[in-house]
Formats: sequence, structure tokens, C-alpha cells
Amino acid sequence: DIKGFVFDLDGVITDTSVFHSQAWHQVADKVGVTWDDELADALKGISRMDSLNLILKKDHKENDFSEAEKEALATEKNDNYLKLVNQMTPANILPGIQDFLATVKAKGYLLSLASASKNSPLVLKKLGLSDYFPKAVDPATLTHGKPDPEIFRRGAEILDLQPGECIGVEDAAAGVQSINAAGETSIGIGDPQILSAAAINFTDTTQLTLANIQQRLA
Ligand code: B16
Ligand code: MG
Repeated sequence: DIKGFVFDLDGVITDTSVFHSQAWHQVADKVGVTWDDELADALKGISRMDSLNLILKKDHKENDFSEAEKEALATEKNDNYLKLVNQMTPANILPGIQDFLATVKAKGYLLSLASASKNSPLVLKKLGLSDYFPKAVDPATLTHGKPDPEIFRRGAEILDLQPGECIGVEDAAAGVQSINAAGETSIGIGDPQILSAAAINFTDTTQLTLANIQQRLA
């Protein structure tokens, strides 16, 4: 029986994935790496430093920067990102998400957050959704990022649930892999070709309803 939902944040609850992309695009331009949609998708769910390394690798620039220079580029990206986050309001919650959270909470399902982002407490606060997520995995405590199962496994643990009792909700291919490897039921929200490993695919957040989930699981 499903007793809880483990949520990704960026790209599922709110469209900060667009802000992450914008902020990285500026850094890519600066280091002379060509930006494209495929790179943007590959960065979804990936930690800040791993994202920078992926960007540099794309055009074989991973050895062109010292660790200190990489730290500075990652900080610059985060500063770009925070400028965008600071303008956020509850209007940035993706359609249907607030209803879904309210419904599952009212029905007694447990909720936790499995976001790779160190900015997730601030983002939740800007959205007015902090109260739904008193339980969140702290990404700073992880040994491995998505697609490793660690973050989604911990998302179930902090709810005192077994992975088999949880549904994980993701917009990133790396995140869907993490959910599956953790032994949870995966919902992928977005392009079904990119998220083909998900147990359930929804093309956008308006489709995320308990009725639709029950229908797909039947
Ligand atoms: P930060 P999620 C992930 O969040 C984003 O998808 C990814 O693009 C970002 O690099 C990562 O968080 C780290 O974020 O730099 O804010 O710590 O999708 O797992 O909620
Ligand atoms: Mg995401």
C-alpha cells in the first residue's frame, strides 16, 4: 500500500528548472561552452558541482580550470540563480501542485522532499509551501547524488516508511533512475521519451491527481 510521496522540487513543484538553466547558460557562455537543450536536460537533478563538471566536459574544458576557479564559477551560477529565486512568489507553483499536496495531506499520506538543491528551503518559503515539507532530505549529507538511490531511500526513511510504500515524483531522468533504484514507484513528469524509465508518465503537473495515479497503477 502506498502511504507516502517523496517529492523532487525543481521542475515538479515549481519551474525553477528554467531558472537553473538560465543561470548555468550564463556561466556556459562565459567559459565558452555551447549551450543546448540536451545539456539543459542532462543537468536536471544533478548537484551544483557535478553540473559544472558536466558543462565543462561537454567541450573538453574540464582540465582548463583550477578547483578554486570552479568554486568561483559555481558561486557565480548560484548568485545568478538566487537573483531569480528572490523574485519568486506562490504564483510560481506549477499548476495543480498545491491542490495535489493539500489533497494527499488531507487524506493522511505522508510527504517528504528529495531535492538535490541546497536552496530548497528558500524556494519552498518563497512559494509558501514550507508547511507541507517539515521532512526533507538535506542534500549536504548525501554521499551520492541522483541517479544514485540514496536521496529517495532517505526520503522514505525520514517518513518511517518502506520504499515500497512510497511514490517518488520527478522531472529528471536521473531522478527517475534514483526512485526506481530505491525501490519506490516512480512518476515522471515531462517528456515521456526522456522519462521512459518511469512507472507512470504524466506530461505535465495538471495530470498529477490521485485518481490518475490510481488508474495508472490499477
Ligand atoms: P543547488 P531537484 C536540483 O534540484 C536541480 O534540478 C539541479 O538543476 C540543481 O543543479 C541541483 O538541484 C542543485 O541545486 O545549486 O540549488 O544546490 O530537481 O533535485 O529539486
Ligand atoms: Mg527536478
